[in-house]
Amino acid sequence: MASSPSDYKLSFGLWTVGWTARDQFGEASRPEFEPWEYLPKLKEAGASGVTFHDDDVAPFGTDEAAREKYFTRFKEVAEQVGLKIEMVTTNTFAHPVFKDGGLTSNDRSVRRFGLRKLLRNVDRAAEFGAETFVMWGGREGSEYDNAKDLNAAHERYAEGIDTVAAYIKEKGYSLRIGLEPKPNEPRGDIFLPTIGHALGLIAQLEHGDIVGLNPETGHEQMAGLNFTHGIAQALWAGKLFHIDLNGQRSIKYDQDLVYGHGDLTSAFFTIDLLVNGFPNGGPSYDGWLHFDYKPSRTDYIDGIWDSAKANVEMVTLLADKAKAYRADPEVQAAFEESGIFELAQPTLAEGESISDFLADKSAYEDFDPEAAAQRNFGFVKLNQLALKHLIS
Ligand code: 3MF
Ligand code: MG
Ligand code: MG
Ligand code: MG
Repeated sequence: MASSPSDYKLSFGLWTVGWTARDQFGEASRPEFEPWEYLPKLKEAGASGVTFHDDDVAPFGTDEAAREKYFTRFKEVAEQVGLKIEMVTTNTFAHPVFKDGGLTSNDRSVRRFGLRKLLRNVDRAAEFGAETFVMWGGREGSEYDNAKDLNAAHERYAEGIDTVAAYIKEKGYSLRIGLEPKPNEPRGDIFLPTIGHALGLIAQLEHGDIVGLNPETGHEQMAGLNFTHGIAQALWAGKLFHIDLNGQRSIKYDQDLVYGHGDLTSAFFTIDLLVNGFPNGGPSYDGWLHFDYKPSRTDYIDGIWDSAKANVEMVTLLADKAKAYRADPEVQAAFEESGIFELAQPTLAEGESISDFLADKSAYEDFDPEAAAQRNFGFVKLNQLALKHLIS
């Protein structure tokens, strides 16, 4: 039976449908609405959650009284409509004060200001019942390698993230931080360019236990990387806290297309992993499927909602295909033939010591590499089965 949007935890960033399509080369091509005006239509499109940057709801510089009114109204409407505010994130990239970064600016006063903006938004996230606090360091980086002491920059980045994590713990909030890697844009090079770089930094944090990842499909693909492999490693490490789904067609500017409108085969395998888990079991994802896309600049208001619905439809269609693929006995037989289940067997036998292993002649002295090299893994056949499920 076809699945419906309510079978999944689907959410959208307010800045996605709210993007007026102003870009590097042109003015906005769509009007802007009040933040809460997007909510009923997001619900209608199939979302059950919504997320925002602080400045998406109350513009930067809004005075305190007006700011509270914006947030109160937004929360009220989200509740009325039935959208959970599942994640909150902070804009430390738009205002020119952050042109050299929020946590890694060479200017210490800017770093102190950026950190205060983050901490006050942690309070907001907790107050609104969010589960995840995403940190995308869009301006943390450089255009020139001599613009930073790169050691100090990583020290300051870690210090900033650890301070946010320590504050969450001190306050007893149940929030977890999701770092969002991106290789470039808007900076020439952004720190924490990939999932792997972010995992490496998290391992060195003092409060890394509540710090994980919010990987974005397009960001990894902008670096020519395999998104499904990336999130798989994050899952294996217990660090896939949240996810940004969208579409990207190869290594170029950040396109933020509708999910599946980029590399469709990759999107299928991503959804297969997120919905079905690994073939041999292991850690699985039960978090939100969050869309971070942009309605194309060539679409007007109707296009905002057509594209929002397209994201939801792509996930439900791909999830149904992925479930049918896994349930297909031919696919399971091909898994078997390809050694997919065999890979779950530890290479050493249970209790086998290294000296036992060295004494096992069948592993080396009597092993026939020429014969083993004749194994047909059947990966092409297996992939063809997946593609048949995808396009049928
Ligand atoms: C930029 C992004 C960001 C982040 C957001 C945090 C504006 O390419 O992906 O969207 O996702 O700042 O969630
Ligand atoms: Mg992005
Ligand atoms: Mg993107
Ligand atoms: Mg994103």
